[in-house]
Amino acid sequence: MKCLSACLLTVLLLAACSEPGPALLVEGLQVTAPLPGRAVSTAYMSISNSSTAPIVIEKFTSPEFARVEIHRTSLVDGVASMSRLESLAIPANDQVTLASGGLHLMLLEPEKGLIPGQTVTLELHFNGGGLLIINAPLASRQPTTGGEV
Ligand SMILES: [Cu+2]
Repeated sequence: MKCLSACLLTVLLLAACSEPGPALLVEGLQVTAPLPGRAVSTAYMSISNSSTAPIVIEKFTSPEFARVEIHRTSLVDGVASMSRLESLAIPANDQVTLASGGLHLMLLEPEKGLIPGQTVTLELHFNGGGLLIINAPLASRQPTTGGEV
């Protein structure tokens, strides 16, 4: 009986792995360095889903940051405010863009000594135990352009 369930598990794992090609694609990842005196970075990118089912990114993590949050900036009566999302859904055969003034990631509590030019890794954990790992060099940010996230 023990063997049967072990074999069944193997078959299920193989089935999960035999999906044709990677359905999630991240393009234009841009991670900006924290403003002087602030321990917060922002990340922008566009994420596309080439499969026929929606993909839910349950969380983002980064080895270089203690926490990564999904935020949405919206204008309410002319005032920008940020709300935090628990997950990020990418509709089937569609694309979601994280950009200034809209959806974005906030990367909090960077490791000590993180400097512009250094490679930052971002891990996307999506439904069904999927993991996509991407990276980009940390871009420097001018304090004068840093207000908008
Ligand atoms: Cu934010």
